[in-house]
Amino acid sequence: MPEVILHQYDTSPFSEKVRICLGIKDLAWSAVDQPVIMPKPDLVPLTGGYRRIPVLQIGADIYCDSQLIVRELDRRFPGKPLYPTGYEGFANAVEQWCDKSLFQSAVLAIFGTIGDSVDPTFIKDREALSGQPFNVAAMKTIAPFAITQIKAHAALLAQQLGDGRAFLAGADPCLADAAAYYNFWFVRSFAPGIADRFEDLAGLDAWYDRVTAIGHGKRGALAAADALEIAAAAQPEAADTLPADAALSGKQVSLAATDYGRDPITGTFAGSTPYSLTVARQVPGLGTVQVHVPRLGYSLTLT
Ligand SMILES: N[C@@H](CCC(=O)N[C@@H](CS)C(=O)NCC(=O)O)C(=O)O
Repeated sequence: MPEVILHQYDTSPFSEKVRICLGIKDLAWSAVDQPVIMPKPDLVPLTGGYRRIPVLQIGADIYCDSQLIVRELDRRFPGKPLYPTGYEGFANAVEQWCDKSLFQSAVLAIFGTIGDSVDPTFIKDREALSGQPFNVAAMKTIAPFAITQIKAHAALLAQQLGDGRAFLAGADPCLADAAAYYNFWFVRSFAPGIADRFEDLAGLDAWYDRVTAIGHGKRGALAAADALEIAAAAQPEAADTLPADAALSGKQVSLAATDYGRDPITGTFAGSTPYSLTVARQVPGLGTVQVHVPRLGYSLTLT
């Protein structure tokens, strides 16, 4: 079984979502710690331009975006499903909700609270990532409102837990729990005290503690150079292409996130599923690497 490698850093909230999913499945995996800001000289050769974190590597297959990473983990390791039968839509909907709306509130609440003490180099990097000014004064103004929004999201989650269930979809944890949880973890880790506990929301704090207790599976560590060597020694998996995409096969295309961190990944179109798009890239020193992105939130252009 090829090694599960997660390119990540410990303070990354989207990595925490994946780490909890690895915990739910109790998988063995290796963390490659990547820099928090650019440059990322040991990541970009694998992704072909994508700089965001986390990135999953299995051999010479590279999966960008936590949304696709958790789907791929579930495909390869179907035990303890992240999308339980009959709850697939629920898991996807909670993930979309928590990755966008709840995450936005968390970012504003955190940086509106601690913005004055954030390293200017980090601020400059995130301005380049988003293409927007990192306006600490505006975030400070909005932070009290953002904290009310976090509490409003928490109330919706508490409603779901209202019948006393252990996790959002019932007795067992799934993607929904990981996706909701990492936002509260993010707020607690970076801005302790602003929204740590929700005593007035029955069940929520106990749920948080239960998700914390899941842990991260069997985590090991790997040097970035070793991850590159693993890619060089491996062949990408054979990828299918949906009939609707057959005309793209072999064409030069660019894949890019459409929200932020839009650095294009250019390669030869090499596969697709209802959820993902794949390019093959020839990388000096690594040979052929396949890079996969989610369909949702990513564009494909012919180059
Ligand atoms: N939709 C992406 C968002 C990823 C994201 O925004 N990651 C943050 C870290 S948690 C990031 O890449 N920040 C810039 C960086 O690390 O260079 C996902 O789900 O993976």
